[in-house]
Amino acid sequence: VGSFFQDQPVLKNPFLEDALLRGYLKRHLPQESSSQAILSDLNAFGERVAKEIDILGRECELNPPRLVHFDPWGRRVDHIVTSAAWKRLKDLSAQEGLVAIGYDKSFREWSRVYQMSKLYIFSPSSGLYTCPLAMTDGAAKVIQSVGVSPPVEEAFSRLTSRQPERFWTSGQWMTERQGGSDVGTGTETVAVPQTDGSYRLHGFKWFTSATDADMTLTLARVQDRSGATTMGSRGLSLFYAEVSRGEDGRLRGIEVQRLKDKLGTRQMPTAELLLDGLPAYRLSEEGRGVASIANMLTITRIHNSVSAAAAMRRVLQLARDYATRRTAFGKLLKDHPLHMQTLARMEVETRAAFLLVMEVCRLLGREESGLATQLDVHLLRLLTPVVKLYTGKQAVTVVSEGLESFGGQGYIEDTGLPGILRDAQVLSIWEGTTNVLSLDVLRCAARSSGMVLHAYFEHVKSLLTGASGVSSLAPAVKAVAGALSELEQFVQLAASRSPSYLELAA
Ligand code: MFK
Ligand code: FAD
Repeated sequence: VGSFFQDQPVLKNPFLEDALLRGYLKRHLPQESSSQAILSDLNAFGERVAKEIDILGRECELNPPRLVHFDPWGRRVDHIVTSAAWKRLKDLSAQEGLVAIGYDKSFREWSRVYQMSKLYIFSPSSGLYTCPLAMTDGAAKVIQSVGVSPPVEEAFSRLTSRQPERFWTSGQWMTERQGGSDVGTGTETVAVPQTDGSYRLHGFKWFTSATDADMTLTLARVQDRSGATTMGSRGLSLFYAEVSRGEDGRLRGIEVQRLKDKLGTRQMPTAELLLDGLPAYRLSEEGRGVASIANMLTITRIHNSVSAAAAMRRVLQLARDYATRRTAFGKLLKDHPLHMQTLARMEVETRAAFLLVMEVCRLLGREESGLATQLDVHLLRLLTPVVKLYTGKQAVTVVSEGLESFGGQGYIEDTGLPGILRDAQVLSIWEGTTNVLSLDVLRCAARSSGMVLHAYFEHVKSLLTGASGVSSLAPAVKAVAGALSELEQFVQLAASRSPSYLELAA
């Protein structure tokens, strides 16, 4: 069988390995003791990711969830059985504050940058536990925006808890068979009012991820006394429901139809759910469901972008390590200029993605701590769909290139590498497909009376002003600034006419 065995790529502390992340934090975080605490926590967590968490994530892939419909005596139980590693990742996520940090006021405007840096280190090793965490964070944000008061006060404190025994995760049940992008038309679920002010939901949710969650936010149409509902987006309201079991052991008001058989994200359950009288509370005004769940979309789309940048970074870290271990044509891969050019191109893509993601996290932190200017707020609205759609696509390309850099081994299942590509493929689909998000960009630009576009052009100009300090760049900067002003006038004119003009201009 020969005597040669290739050394495998080794995962090292992803915080210490990532000079860009460390450089970014040192440049942006204020010079104070809380920043030192952030850096030491990220360092310690990076160590934990490499030594303990990565194995748990792998375990989730190897032991995917399964659905047990009936107990041995024929009773319907709808039990989603998850691996011990998946459960451990829930506890660990609470302990590490992976949601809580985002709501921890002691880090002021930097809470989000800190939280997302931690998730960025965690994501590729997390066994997709980042998915329930994203939705949990989104649910906490929605509750905060509608008011942390009963019946959701307790839920908010659990979603943002660091105590494993108290920590809850949330689902986000939006998609139905008729429409995931167009929930306004596609939602058939109805909410039947009860005498105590609560509701019972009846309908069918076609995709529900991390379905072992403790609660969910979902959309439904309120029935009036005659049983009629309002169609379209304006007929949707936002509901809060707990996932619980009755004394008979059955889920209250829910039947799990089946688990999806998916290309990737196999570590976590994604189910089809029949809602058959699920007890729920309305959180939004009637008809304001989509607008109210939008805060959740903002948060989950940012999480998605963090995971996309993290997948690119992970495959690159492993590819770089491998290039120091694998020899071809008499020298290590790292000494082949063409191979290094390929890795360098991946590096450029990854850096660009990381910096855009972090800029959005920084803006989110400023908005939540009341420091954002009007321009910051508009920029955050614009960049959230942009960063999600851009990094989602980029992750597939970069990770695919990354697999090739291991040669045939990149295609071999038990190296763990193919799973990174499978999981990257979903990033452009869920939480809004690329084209749906492109339309969201155009809609928010068209509806803001030019303000969103103005914020974008001002931001680019301020970046250019920074660059104009480099004297050799000054003439180029001047020319680009002039062209930008002309472009802004053109795009603003298009936006003032109609979104379809804007589409043309884009
Ligand atoms: C690893 C990390 C992973 C993350 C976890 C992933 C788990 C998987 C979870 C899912 O996939 S959950 C399902 C996600 N589904 C989507 O993302 C739906 C995609 N479709 C859209 O986003 C559509 O654009 C949308 C459903 C929002 C269109 O609905 P409408 O009703 O036609 O929207 P419209 O009329 O433009 O907006 C209605 C209101 O919402 C408006 O407010 P006003 O009434 O006050 O004017 C909009 O401004 C507001 N709105 C819509 N999108 C918004 C928004 N506000 C802020 N941000 C947005 N993005
Ligand atoms: P469609 O809306 O039918 O889209 C089909 C195609 O048409 C896409 O290419 C889309 O870009 C395009 N399209 C649609 N509208 C337009 C338009 N106006 N202009 C141009 N092109 C358009 N959903 C949840 O609610 N909760 C979950 O937990 C959840 N988990 C998921 C987990 C996985 C693994 C996957 C794959 C999906 C999950 N989803 C979940 C569903 C996901 O959010 C939807 O699949 C997604 O939003 C797309 O909706 P759709 O499947 O109905 O596609």
